[in-house]
Amino acid sequence: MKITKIEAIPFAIPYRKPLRFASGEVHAAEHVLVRVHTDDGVVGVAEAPPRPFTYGETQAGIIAVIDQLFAPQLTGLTLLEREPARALMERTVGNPTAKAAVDMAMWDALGKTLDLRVVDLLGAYTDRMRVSHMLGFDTPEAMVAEAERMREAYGISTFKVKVGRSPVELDTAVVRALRERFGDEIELYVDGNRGWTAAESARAMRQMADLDLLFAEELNPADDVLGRRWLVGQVDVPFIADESVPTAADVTREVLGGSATAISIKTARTGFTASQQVLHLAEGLGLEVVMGNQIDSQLGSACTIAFGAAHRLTSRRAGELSNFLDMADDLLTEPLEIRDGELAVRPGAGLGVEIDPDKLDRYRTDN
Ligand code: MUC
Ligand code: MG
Repeated sequence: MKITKIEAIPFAIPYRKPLRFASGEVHAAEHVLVRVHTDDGVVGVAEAPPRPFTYGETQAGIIAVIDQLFAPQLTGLTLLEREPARALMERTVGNPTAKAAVDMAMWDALGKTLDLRVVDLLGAYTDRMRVSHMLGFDTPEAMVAEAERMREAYGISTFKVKVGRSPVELDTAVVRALRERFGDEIELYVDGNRGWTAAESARAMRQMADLDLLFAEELNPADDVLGRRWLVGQVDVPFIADESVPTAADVTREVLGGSATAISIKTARTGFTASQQVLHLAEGLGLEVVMGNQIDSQLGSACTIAFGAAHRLTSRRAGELSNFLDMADDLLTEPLEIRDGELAVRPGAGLGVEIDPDKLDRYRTDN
């Protein structure tokens, strides 16, 4: 069970269509595959998605921090020593997705070593989750057409609409068009990625007051401290903190400060070990939780479903598990399949996924 090597491999897979939102846009999955090898010949895998507009990480930076700091620090630990591993990685500030990928690859390797699924090691609450699909910026017609396609092809009936454009009517018209097209057959919520001011957010929420939203997420920057508190105090749906709460300490600060009333858990930034910390904190505080998506490939989505399905609170709401549908290809031997609006946990040990060596050869960018 001893870690003998940790690899960080860059790869790039194009998107069929880019995802656009208030803080940035993604045209290709230029991620880092992390492989943790042990002296039993087991290899655990996970991915780190660089999101410079969210966490400041880049693909080259993720590789450097793993190669130069985390791999030397963690080599020689056993797979059970996840707390020592976390303590060692926390000597380095920031770098959330690099830390998370190392942590999750250790859990995958542990599951493979013990012949147990990660979902069972974490909590085994259920084996599937309803899927929420993210709709990126476009015209109302195009976004309604995409929602129709997602409903027909995959049975998805929960949609997170990206908002945060100015004037706010560009976005509120989309949400209205979706509600008018689908009525109460769908669940809807909005995510501003900090694009609006507090006043724009309040105006937009007033315009959408009759549209039965589930949540509002990061409509304005949490750093506009008083503006955010003012806004959260008047919004009548749970207000989700996402990129403003990359750590448990941030969750505590934002929630106790009145800047959020719900949180998004992303395994891409807190792995499994720190996501459990965040989840238990949220449960103790009585917060709603949504499993978010860091624009993950199938490997990252396999991590999200393993964690989300493992716990009662994380599986209650639809999880954001479908961004990989927009990718032109993927690294896994067996694709994840969304059916009847649900994604099931894979049956095999660990995360239940295997990397296809031919695909990795084709998409890795370091050879
Ligand atoms: C999301 O929920 O915000 C877009 C930016 C980011 O940090 O994550 C994605 C999705
Ligand atoms: Mg978000």
